[in-house]
Amino acid sequence: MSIEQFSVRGRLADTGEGITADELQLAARNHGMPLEGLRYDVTPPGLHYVLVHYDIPATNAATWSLTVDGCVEQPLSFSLTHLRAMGRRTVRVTLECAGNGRAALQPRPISQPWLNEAVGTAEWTGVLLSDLLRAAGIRADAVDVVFTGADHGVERGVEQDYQRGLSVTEAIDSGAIVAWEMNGQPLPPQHGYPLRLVVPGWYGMASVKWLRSIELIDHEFTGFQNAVAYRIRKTADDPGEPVTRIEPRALLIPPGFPDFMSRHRFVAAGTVTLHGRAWSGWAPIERVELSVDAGVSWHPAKMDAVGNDELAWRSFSYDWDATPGEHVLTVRAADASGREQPIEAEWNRGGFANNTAQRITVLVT
Ligand SMILES: Nc1nc2c(c(=O)[nH]1)N[C@H]1C(S)=C(S)[C@@H](COP(=O)(O)O)O[C@H]1N2
Ligand SMILES: [Mo]
Repeated sequence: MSIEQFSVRGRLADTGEGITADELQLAARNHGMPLEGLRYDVTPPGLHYVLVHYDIPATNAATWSLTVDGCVEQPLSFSLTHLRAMGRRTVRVTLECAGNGRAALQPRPISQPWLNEAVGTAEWTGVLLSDLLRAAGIRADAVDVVFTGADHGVERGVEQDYQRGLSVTEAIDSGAIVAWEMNGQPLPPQHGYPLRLVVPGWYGMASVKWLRSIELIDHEFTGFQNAVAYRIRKTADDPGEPVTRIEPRALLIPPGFPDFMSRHRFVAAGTVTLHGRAWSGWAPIERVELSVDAGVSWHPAKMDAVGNDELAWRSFSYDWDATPGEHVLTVRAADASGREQPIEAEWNRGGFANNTAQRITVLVT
């Protein structure tokens, strides 16, 4: 039997099929941010969501090298010490996995079964990618920039290093940074130690961890993670549209206290101030609306001031006059580009970018 045959293909869950052992295995390795983690402006590192396709590779900062080559005037190789001498900037960025919301889709695409929690905000410190590219000299024939991580695996029969491409324009205009610190500390192993790319505003798949190579190529990159995975498609043979920037989403810190198993909430009647965060990779968040009657009527949330970092989440609150009985809270955000969260999910085969409005069932006692 060959590697290709041994590898498992993506599929959709059958009607009524529960979470499979394969999904459980992924969910036990990768983890989301518990939603009470929304209370922090910057997510403490252990609470930030984690997604790793293959294994966390064994890496060594002392011997690490990052190469920049291909369509450049001067191929370069950087040690961590060299990179630190190139500059130092810190950006606060909300990262979200493109698969966030996947497990709620019907039929369910079998993959990492995220509900709502594949998100986190960190302060990433490193050097601007554009400074590295300019140091090497971008040749006129450069089209795409290919980022390669040190991790290796098989996906739907294709053996590969984790690799993603961006156009030269996206690589520069996104303000991407090559980071060695998260929240002022060396990157934790699961977040890319010793070096990763962070592409502000883009779904997480673009932010290649354990970054070892940056190659400029003279054609469009057609690697697996760009051309096969991370496409919005309705059918298996549809070439689809690439997954790029983060769609708007608002999430509430679930109020009161939870039932252990169902996560249904309990709060005492009276004024309950609901708090949450909203973000979008396309444009600043403009408004957040809440419904406390399962989407029948909507009320504007009070938006807190915008911070300095446009691509970090924005906090909001709403004073809810909680009356006894069962209530369904719903929250939705809209950004300045006119994008608004849907109330009903828009399905796609990979389960990407499902930013359907969050619903929380609360029993007021
Ligand atoms: N080398 C490498 N980079 C990677 C991945 C990976 O599996 N390997 N996963 C990507 C995906 S799909 C996401 S959502 C983010 C997750 O980043 P985090 O674990 O730091 O939150 O990393 C991205 N970068
Ligand atoms: Mo992801």
